[in-house]
Amino acid sequence: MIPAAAPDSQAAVLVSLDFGDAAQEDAAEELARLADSAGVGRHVTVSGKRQRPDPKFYAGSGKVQEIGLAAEALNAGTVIFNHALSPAQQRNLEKELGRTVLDRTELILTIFAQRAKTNEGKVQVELAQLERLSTRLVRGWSHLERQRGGLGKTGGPGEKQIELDRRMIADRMRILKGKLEQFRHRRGVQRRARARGEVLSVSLVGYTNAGKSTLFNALAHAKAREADQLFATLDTTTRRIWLPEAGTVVVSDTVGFIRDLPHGLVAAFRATLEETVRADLLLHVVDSAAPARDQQAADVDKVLDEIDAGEIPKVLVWNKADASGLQPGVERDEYGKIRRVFMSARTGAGLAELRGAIAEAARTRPTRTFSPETITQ
Ligand SMILES: Nc1nc2c(ncn2[C@@H]2O[C@H](COP(=O)(O)OP(=O)(O)OP(=O)(O)O)[C@@H](O)[C@H]2O)c(=O)[nH]1
Ligand SMILES: [Mg+2]
Repeated sequence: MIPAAAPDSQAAVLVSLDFGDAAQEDAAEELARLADSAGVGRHVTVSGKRQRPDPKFYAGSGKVQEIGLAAEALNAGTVIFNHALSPAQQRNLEKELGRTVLDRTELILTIFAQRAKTNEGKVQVELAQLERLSTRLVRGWSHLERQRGGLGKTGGPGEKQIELDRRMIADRMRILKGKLEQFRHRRGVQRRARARGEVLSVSLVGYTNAGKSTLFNALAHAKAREADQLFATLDTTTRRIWLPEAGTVVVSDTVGFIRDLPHGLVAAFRATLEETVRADLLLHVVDSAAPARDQQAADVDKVLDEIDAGEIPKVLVWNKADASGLQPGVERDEYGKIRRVFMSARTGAGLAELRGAIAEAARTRPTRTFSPETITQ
C-alpha cells in the first residue's frame, strides 16, 4: 500500500478576510503575490466576511473548518493569514488545523530573510525576527524553529530552554543593534561628505513592484535587480549620474513599501530608510497600471510620514504609462511646479521629462539649512 503523502510545505491555503474595508479583492491578490514571492508553489485562497476577529481563531469556527478542508484537498502544509494573529490565535489554529500557520508579518519576514544580500540587510532582518520572537517565546518554541528553518518547519528543543534562550536572544539583539549603529555612523560620514559637495541626492521610493529598480537602471545605466516579484530589492543601491542641466546627482534605489509594513521591520530598516529621509528630493514611483494605485500611493505616504520624510520635496512618477495607456508628460501645480511625471521606465517614454524634473528640482532647491545640532551649539 502506498502511504499517504506528507503535507507539502510549499503548498498553502491563503486566508484573506473582509472586515468591510474597501479593496478586499486587491488585498487577496496581493497576498497571493506575496506567497509567490516567498516561494509557495501552489495555493488556494479562502476568503470570507466578518464583523470583527474571533478571539480564539481569528476566523469563525465554520471558516476554520473550510480552511481545513481546503488544506486537505491541496495537501497543503501551510496556512497563511493576511492579517496579524496573536500568539494564542496562531497556536490555536495550528492545533486545530494540524498545519503550520503563518500570519502576514511572518510571511513578509520570510521574504525579507530570503532576499537580504548585504550585511546590513541581513542584520536588519535578523533583528526584526528576533524582536518578534522575543515577544512570543513564552508561548512555545515552534515559532522560533520555524523562523530559523523557513517555511513550513515545526518542532523544536522544548520549553525548558526558554529562559536561557531569552537571554541569548537579548544578547544577540544587543550585538545586532551595535552593528547597525556602526553602519549608520558610516553612512552619516558619507552623507556629510556628499552634503559638502552640494550634490543633489534623489531617492526612489514607492510601493513594492512599482518599477523603482527599472527606473533606477534607466536613469543610471545600472543593473539593479528588477523582477516581477514583491520585494525584489531589499538593500539600497546608490549611483552618481550626470545631468547636463544639473550636474552630478546621487540617485538611490531602495526597499519598496507595502500596506501594513510590519512595525518591527520599519524599526529595523530605519537605518536604510534614513537614506530616504535625508534625500533632497523623493521620486515617488507609482504603478499607474495597478487597480489599487491610489491606495498604494496613500500607503507609501503614510510610511514616509512615519519615518519623518513627509516634508521632503517630492515628485510623483506615474510609471508604466505604456501599460495604463496614459500619455507620457509632465503635470504642473498652480505655481508651475512639477507635480507629476507620466512615463514608462520600460520603454523610456517620458524619461527625458523626468530628467528635466530632477534638474528643475536641483536648480530650485533651497540652500541647505543648519542642522539642529549646529543651531544649539
Ligand atoms: N509595463 C511596464 N512594466 C514595468 C515598467 N517598469 C517596470 N515594470 C515591470 O514591473 C515589475 C517590477 O519592476 P521593479 O523595477 O523590480 O519594481 P520595484 O519597484 O523595484 O520592486 P521591488 O524592488 O520589489 O519593491 C518588473 O516586472 C518590471 O519589468 C514600465 O514602465 N512598464
Ligand atoms: Mg526594486
